[in-house]
Amino acid sequence: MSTGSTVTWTNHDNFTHSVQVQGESEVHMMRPGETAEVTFSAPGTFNYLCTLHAQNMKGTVLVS
Ligand SMILES: [Cu+2]
Repeated sequence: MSTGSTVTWTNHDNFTHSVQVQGESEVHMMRPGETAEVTFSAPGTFNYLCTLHAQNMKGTVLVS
């Protein structure tokens, strides 16, 4: 995706999940049905995870 884009995560599960981008302090909590948005204003490779299930809920956003 291109710099300045916004990624929206949607929690389709029956449990609370979260999104935290590596290097940022903010944790976006999502109860069932809720969304979290993060705007990426600089290029780079950004890892993110669910702070509640960090073992197996993680991913990467590539910004160019
Ligand atoms: Cu989770």
